[in-house]
Parts: sequence; C-alpha cells; structure tokens
Amino acid sequence: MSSKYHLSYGERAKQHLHPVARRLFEIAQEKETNVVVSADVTTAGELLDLADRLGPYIAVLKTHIDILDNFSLTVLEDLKALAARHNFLIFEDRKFVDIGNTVQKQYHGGALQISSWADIVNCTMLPGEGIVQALAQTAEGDNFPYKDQRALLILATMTSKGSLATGEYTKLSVECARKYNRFVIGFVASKSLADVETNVAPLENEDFVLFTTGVNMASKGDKLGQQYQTPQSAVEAGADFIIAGRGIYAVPDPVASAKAYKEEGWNAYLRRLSKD
Ligand code: 6AU
Repeated sequence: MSSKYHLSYGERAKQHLHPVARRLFEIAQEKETNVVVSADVTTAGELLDLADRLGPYIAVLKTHIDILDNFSLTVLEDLKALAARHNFLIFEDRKFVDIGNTVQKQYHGGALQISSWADIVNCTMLPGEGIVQALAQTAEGDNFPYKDQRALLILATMTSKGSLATGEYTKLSVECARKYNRFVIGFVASKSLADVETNVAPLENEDFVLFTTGVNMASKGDKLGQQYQTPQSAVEAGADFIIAGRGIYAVPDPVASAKAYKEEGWNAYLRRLSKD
C-alpha cells in the first residue's frame, strides 16, 4: 500500500481528496503536532478538563464515550466547543464490529449519537466487507447531515498480545480502504501497511493516513497484554499520527507529558521528511 508519507502534512493537506483528511493534515501542520490523545477517563469532568488543557498540543482527541460514568449528550456539546476552540478533531474509538444493519444504527442515531459529534470513527474487519459498505452507505446517504465531514479508520492490526488481526484480516482492511475511499481515510495499525499484498490494486495517488496506537515513552506494556513502542519508533515505522493514552493522561503532569510526546513525534516526522 503506497502512502505519501515522504510529503509534509501541509503538502498532503493540499493534495488529499477527503475533506476530513485535509483538515487533519492542516491541523497537524499548523499546530506542529501529530499527537492523538486517548482520553480514556471515566468522568465527563475529567474528559473536558483534559480536552481543555491538552487541546493546544494535540491534533485529535480520541474518546471511548461509553466508559463515562456520567455520560450525557451535553458533554458532547462541551467537547465540540473545546474542539473548535483548540482546533482538534474528535475520534470516537467505537470499533464497530457487527453486521451492516446494526452498525448503521449504532453509528447514526441511538443513545450516543456518534455521527453527530465524532469527526472520525473506526471499525474492525471481523464481519467482512459489509461493515465498511454499511457505514459508508450511511455517511454518503442523501439524508446524512454531516456529509463530507465524517471519516472512517479501519483497525488493520492490534497492539494486544496474541491478536488475530493479522494476515488475511489485514489484507481485507487494505482492500476495503481502497474500495470505500470516499469514507475511509486510513488505518489504525502498528506499522506501515506498504508491504501488504492485496487483490485490489492501489488507487491512483492514494494517501491513507496511518494512526499508530500502543505508544508510550516510559513503558513497554501493561499487565493486560498491551504492547508499547515509543513515539519515535512509531513514526519511523510509518505512523502519521501517534495515539497515546496512559502515557499522557495517567501521569502527574499531563500537559508536560503531552508536550514531550508532541516534541518527540514531531521531531521523528521532521527526520523522516529530511530522509526521503
Ligand atoms: O496508551 P494506552 O494503552 O493507555 O491506550 C491505548 C488506546 C486505548 C485502546 O482502546 C486503543 O488505544 N487501541 C486501539 C485503537 C485506537 O483502536 C487499537 C489497538 O490495537 N490497541 C489500542 O490500545 O484507548
């Protein structure tokens, strides 16, 4: 799978066909950050506090909105206001994983109203092509109010020990990204997918965005199978954006930590640019 990772974020912003990818790259270029904070806190107050304090240093804030003890739709209004104030995108890490008919209802409408506030969502390929087809159908439908303002990432590999998201699974991820590229802007994966062989030819000028999670500057993993790499190794392995959770929010000074991830991630990106 080819990528434009040798170009700057600014250049990719100009060339990309998808408006959400363009915004993402513009934000990265303007704020000089490729950090996505995974704000896996369990109260609305903590989530909004993190969004406000870390907002200036991040390109994207990633949520697991269903882990909030005191969820309400007003939290999302506040979150959207903070996203506008600090210029970051919101990525709901919902990992849709069901038949098409179900995921359409989980994405658009329902208790969480995900399509109304999440610029980006992700899905797994476990159910097969139909999941991407269904989500794309919703997002491209004539009645969808956020047309061209929403995008999908495919979870192409996983960071947890013993993950089965490999081989054929990863191959189908790349194939579906190509087939549904009006909605899919990229992947969550631990390294570049450039060497994945597929039955769907690369698109002309394709530029899928690679988000790498399992990023931590101080730890190699946790006791539940999570496996980490550093911001630098993630970017060297092909990441365009680095997702870090506990390494940023679960330390005494999350702002200092966000700045450190920003610096390491950005410097690794600059080194990559100067090499290519
Ligand atoms: O930095 P951490 O370990 O505190 O948090 C990592 C975050 C969590 C996971 O749900 C998520 O990244 N994640 C994902 C995503 C983003 O889809 C995929 C994966 O393979 N591993 C992983 O940790 O919110």
